[in-house]
Amino acid sequence: KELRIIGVPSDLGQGRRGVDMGPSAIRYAGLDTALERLGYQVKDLGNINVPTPEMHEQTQNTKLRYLLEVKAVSESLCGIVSTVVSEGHVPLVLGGDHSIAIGSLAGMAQSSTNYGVIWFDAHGDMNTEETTPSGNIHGMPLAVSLGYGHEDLTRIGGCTPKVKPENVVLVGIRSIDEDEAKLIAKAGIRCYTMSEIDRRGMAVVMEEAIKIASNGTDGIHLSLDLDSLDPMFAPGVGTPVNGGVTYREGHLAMEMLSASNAIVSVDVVEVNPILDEQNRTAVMAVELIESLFGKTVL
Ligand code: DIR
Ligand code: MN
Ligand code: MN
Ligand code: MN
Repeated sequence: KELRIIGVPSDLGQGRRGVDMGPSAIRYAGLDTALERLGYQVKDLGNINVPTPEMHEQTQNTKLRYLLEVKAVSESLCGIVSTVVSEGHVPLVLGGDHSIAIGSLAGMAQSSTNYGVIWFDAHGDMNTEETTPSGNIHGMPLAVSLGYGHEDLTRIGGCTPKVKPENVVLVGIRSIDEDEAKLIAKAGIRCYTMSEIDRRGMAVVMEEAIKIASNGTDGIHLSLDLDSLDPMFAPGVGTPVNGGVTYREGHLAMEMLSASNAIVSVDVVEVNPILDEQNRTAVMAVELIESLFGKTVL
């Protein structure tokens, strides 16, 4: 399989500027040569065109900020991801804020609505316009992909839902909004909180998560929000939450995903070089991707 890097320089889905520079920061950290060293054929397709907040009147909908712009970006990403997958390659989508996952899962759904999802995040990303405290669409992409939320978002790519709840897992969770919790329960997705990871260990949790996401599916989509990691290892994110996944737990999870041989597509999101310390968070992202794609010590 060959890898295709797609940059989505969007910061429309969240409140703090800078995450639009995520794709550059991750490339600067040496992503393509790292993957080539592992023996992959890598092609970087460049960045998709994303409006900046200054270009557009802020959409009036304060419960769905930049709805029309996020919709347009999601539609173009959907098209590119779907082409990459139809050519038999693995899309590696660099955010940008997590709203971009709406487009990548819509793109995946053009070939199959039977992919499992592992959503690595401090947050649930299961808000809708009814439950959101911020109006930021980066808090909604998993809900949207499961068919909950505004039609302009759930209908992107033509079909809804994009994925089945029985094959979706959240990992690393430690910040959920009150009404968001109700939708997580209602949707019936498995949610591995940090406290469960503490008690049972990352290895056991990932073994279960991989089983759920690969059970009868056509492969696993990994949506990796860098704020899943503890801010000690990934300070350059817009919404850091203490008590996250450690360096070794992160690598263990990626190594287990690599061993599963089930990964079909990946998002790497929320890297914000403006808030970072010397690009550490992008370097962390590249190191995690290396483990995900088979890097081992021996
Ligand atoms: C919060 C933050 N739950 C919201 N979400 C974040 O605005 O909906 N997701 N940061 O990654
Ligand atoms: Mn190269
Ligand atoms: Mn997220
Ligand atoms: Mn998050």
